[in-house]
Amino acid sequence: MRCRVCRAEPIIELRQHNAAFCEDHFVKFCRDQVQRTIDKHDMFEPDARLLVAVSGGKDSLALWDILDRLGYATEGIVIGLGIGDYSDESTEMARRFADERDLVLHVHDLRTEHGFDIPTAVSATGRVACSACGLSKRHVLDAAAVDGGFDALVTGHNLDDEAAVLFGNVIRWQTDYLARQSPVLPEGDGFPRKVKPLVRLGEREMAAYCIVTGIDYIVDECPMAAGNRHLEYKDLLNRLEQRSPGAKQAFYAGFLDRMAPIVGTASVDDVELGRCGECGAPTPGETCSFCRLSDRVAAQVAVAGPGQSG
Ligand code: Q46
Ligand code: ZN
Ligand code: ZN
Repeated sequence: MRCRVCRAEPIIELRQHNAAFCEDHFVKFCRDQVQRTIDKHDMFEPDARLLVAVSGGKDSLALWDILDRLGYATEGIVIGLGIGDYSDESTEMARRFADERDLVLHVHDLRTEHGFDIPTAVSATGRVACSACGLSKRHVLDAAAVDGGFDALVTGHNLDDEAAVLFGNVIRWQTDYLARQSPVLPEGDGFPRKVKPLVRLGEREMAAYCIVTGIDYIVDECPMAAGNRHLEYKDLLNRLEQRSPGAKQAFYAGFLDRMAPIVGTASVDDVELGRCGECGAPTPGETCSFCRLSDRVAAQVAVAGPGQSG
């Protein structure tokens, strides 16, 4: 196969698109896919101020690069989760990326700002790491986007992530989650607008994009990811994709097309939201789940005494 556009020697073959691309046309293909996703889902206006959530991994850095090159006004945010060398390296990768391009990066360190990190939360509360981590990240990112007056919070969820989440939601028929699994969630009720412009591109394409454009990213997986069900679903879908190229894209795109009338309709939950008495975040109760987590960690640490809970 030759490059679909210029017939030159290709650097990548995309079986799901029955196409191959040379370096230049592959980079253009990725940027076009992102722009098409933004347009198709009315994600944001050309002059929007965007806050990009970065982890130092390939997806979020590639996305930040693409949005910057497409001419959008972006700032990045990275969260110091305190997961040993992994978190240090993630933050460092994000910093280097931003410095090299003269972009603004906000660094939010959980321990400094809230007095705990993910390993401490896990040992103090017995919660599954990804659940405590996901909750903390959502809280910090939502607040940063709202407080900073950004038009949208942008995350690097790719096709593989979304197909795996969809698969998990479907096999358990979590209809509430299905109704919210949209590449765009509107702002409201104290939440920022949230968008996922990478949903047409997979992990393999994002890794290739980083290599071709010289983006240095953290390759190691998070050491606390063990037991994360989505990794199993990704594996299953990859095996399916191997045998039927395009199956993943058809699964996810078919969901969006057929479920369009209901997807994205449930902005949060259909419940009245008040404000958290501790931090002011939107919550159906008196205290938001992040502050409850933080309070539980503080109580455990106090009982265990200094130095005993990580
Ligand atoms: S950082 Fe956090 Fe992820 Fe690590 S603990 Fe799980 S959610 S896997 S994207
Ligand atoms: Zn070409
Ligand atoms: Zn709170």
